Amino acid sequence: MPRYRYPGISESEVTPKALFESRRRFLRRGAALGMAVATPGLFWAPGAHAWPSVLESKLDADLPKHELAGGESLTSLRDITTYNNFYEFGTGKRDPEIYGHRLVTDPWSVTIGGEVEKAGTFALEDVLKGQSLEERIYRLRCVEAWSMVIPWIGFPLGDLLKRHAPTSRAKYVVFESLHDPDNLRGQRRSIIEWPYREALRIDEAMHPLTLLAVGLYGEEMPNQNGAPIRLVVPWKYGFKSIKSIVRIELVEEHPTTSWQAQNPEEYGFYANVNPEVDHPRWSQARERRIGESGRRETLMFNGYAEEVAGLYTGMDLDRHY
Ligand SMILES: Nc1nc2c(c(=O)[nH]1)N[C@H]1C(S)=C(S)[C@@H](COP(=O)(O)O)O[C@H]1N2
Ligand SMILES: [Mo]
Repeated sequence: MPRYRYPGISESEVTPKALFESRRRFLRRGAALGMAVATPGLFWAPGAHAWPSVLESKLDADLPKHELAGGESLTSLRDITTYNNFYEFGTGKRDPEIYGHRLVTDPWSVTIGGEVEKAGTFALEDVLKGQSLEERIYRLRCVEAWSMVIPWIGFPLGDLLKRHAPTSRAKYVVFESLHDPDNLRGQRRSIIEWPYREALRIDEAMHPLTLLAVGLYGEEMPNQNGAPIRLVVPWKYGFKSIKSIVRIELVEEHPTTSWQAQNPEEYGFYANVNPEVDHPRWSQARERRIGESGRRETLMFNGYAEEVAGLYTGMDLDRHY
């Protein structure tokens, strides 16, 4: 019997979205009412796993939907879940799908520390409990010059940070991904410095477009996309959108990030999508939309200039790449 929680990849592709969603709810209710009781231990049982059940109940609600990709077509669930960068599983685009089942997401906790009044380690269910989820359709532009349009589910990072009361010394927010070489085979090689580390300036972190995502296409986050909780910063190159976060630290000093440490000439701290600033080895003027043929023009700040350009007033974007 299949697990009910994840959609079959083909299902959403052949089924219209509305039908797909109501079918998902039907399956979930069926599972909650019958299957779990019929075969205890084999399937999800209420209360057995704290954060998945908190998330399930939130996903059942009609989430507010925000289309923020200029009406561009969604990338298929298949492409979103089979063409990934998640070097913890290897550098191949299919590695995250093939090896992602080794990511242990339950139980999960997030440590929030540094320059905050309410520091601590919090079970993911407690991180989720106070948050209202919404769907946000965003473009995702990888520094490698490909892109997708993804219907994320999440909540603004700023809402979480405010709950932990940043002090006046909090100038940057640093994020770390899970470090678990036994299960994350890519971490047995030194591709980058592990754990994967990213950071934002505090005003970027508090910007309403900056999302903590816990799902996509109406379902909880697939492992290969950064389960159970990952960052999405739609105006920056994809590598800023760190996956599978276990630690959030607010700091005063300018932090270094994994990609900057690995190659500061090629990867800057800001990594704002900018068609006018080329990567040393390729142009950033155009991009390949996964699932489509041909190339399209890359938009300044990935199309979010109106919302975010003000964060960088007076900065030389050639220098602060
Ligand atoms: N921990 C971690 N986060 C990561 C990465 C990674 O290798 N490890 N890759 C980044 C890159 S380069 C991109 S383009 C996006 C891809 O997200 P997606 O696979 O969900 O499309 O995740 C980013 N977050
Ligand atoms: Mo990327």
